[in-house]
Amino acid sequence: MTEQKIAADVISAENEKRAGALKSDYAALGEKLARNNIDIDAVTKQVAEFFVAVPSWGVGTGGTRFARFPGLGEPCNIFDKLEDCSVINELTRATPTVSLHIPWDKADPKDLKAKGDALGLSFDAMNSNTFSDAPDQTHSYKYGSLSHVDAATRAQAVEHNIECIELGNAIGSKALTVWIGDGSNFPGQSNFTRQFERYLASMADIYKALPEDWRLFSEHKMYEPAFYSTVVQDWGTNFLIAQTLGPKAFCLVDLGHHAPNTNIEMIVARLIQFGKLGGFHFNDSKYGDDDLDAGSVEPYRLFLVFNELVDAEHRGVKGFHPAHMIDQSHNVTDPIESLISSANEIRRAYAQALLVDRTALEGFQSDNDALMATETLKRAYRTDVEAILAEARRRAGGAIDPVATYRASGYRAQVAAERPAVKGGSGGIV
Ligand SMILES: [Mn+2]
Repeated sequence: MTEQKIAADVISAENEKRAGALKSDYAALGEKLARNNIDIDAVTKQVAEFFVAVPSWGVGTGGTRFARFPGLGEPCNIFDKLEDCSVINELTRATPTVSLHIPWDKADPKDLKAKGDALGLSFDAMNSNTFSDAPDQTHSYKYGSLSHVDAATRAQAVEHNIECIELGNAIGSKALTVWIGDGSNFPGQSNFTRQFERYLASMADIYKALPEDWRLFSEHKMYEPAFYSTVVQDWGTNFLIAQTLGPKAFCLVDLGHHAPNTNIEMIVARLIQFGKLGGFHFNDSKYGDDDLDAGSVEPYRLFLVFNELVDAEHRGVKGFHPAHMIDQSHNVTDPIESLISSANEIRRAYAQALLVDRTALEGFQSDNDALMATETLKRAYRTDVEAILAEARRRAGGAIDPVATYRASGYRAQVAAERPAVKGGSGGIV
């Protein structure tokens, strides 16, 4: 029996209030879609089978370089974090997996597995941390980790990644995500070529330690914490890494890790075409790696990314199964509410992309009818799919209105009374 953090009767009482309205909204949308030969139930089924992983580091309140303002009832350890992640899944039925960050979430694998099993959660990609120093480590990462000039420091960083694989393997994870802060702050500080050679050699050592059925994701980011040059700065470098390492190596696209106005959906298409799209860190941004809630600033861009994913599904691209993960930092909201809302926005973009008339689009593209081609995308994007999202949640035992139900449950007040206040808290921007 799965342990529920939100009582089933709270969900059913809240759903009861909204069931009538949902029924008529769903019927009306079904009728509208049927006119375009779209079966609403088929779309709802696809949406219900679409899942996204929650980051363990996202359930605590984040911070900026300037300050962190703690929230109430923040999780004190990984087991509290898993309970908060469970709340998100119980209400959305969209997030049955959690991505862990080591050493922040380090614990006995038996205990992690038992807690996950009790809550009905499993584990997505493991994340290593060689961008900060752990209290007990011998060599510092101040001047880099996997690409450090010192061999012993590189070996320590490789060893940490292998430890993440071993822990992940014991709890059922199947992937390791590597993001490093290595780079330089001054022209001349590092030799670009030598530094990248050292990085590739370290990654090759990590790659060798991967179990047969695992994938290795490398995550690029243009800048920060290094401000003049970054070792894995863009998707081109990332592609070279994945290609050099081998068939189990893939690129991870964090939506916030590009220059403003970069055509991310085209990067996604390129990586799909050459078989190297590993997965995503979903979030949104206005200026840089802002880690804002998915779909909160540029929902159309999120849709365009999903348009590429659905196009690949539609074309039956072989071996196409990107990992969907959220990577956000919540400074001014209740992190549980932000993650609920983000999971919904990600599913919304997916549902809208499923509505694109791909045969018509292909025809307009062949006819060079730019206006009707773009209108075909817009028509799908403009469709209010809220009833599909709500019905998918309801059918899976989730909440018709997950944020309202979460507020009605009193969960935050309850954990605020139980958990001691957290002053510093773990990081949150990766
Ligand atoms: Mn990320």
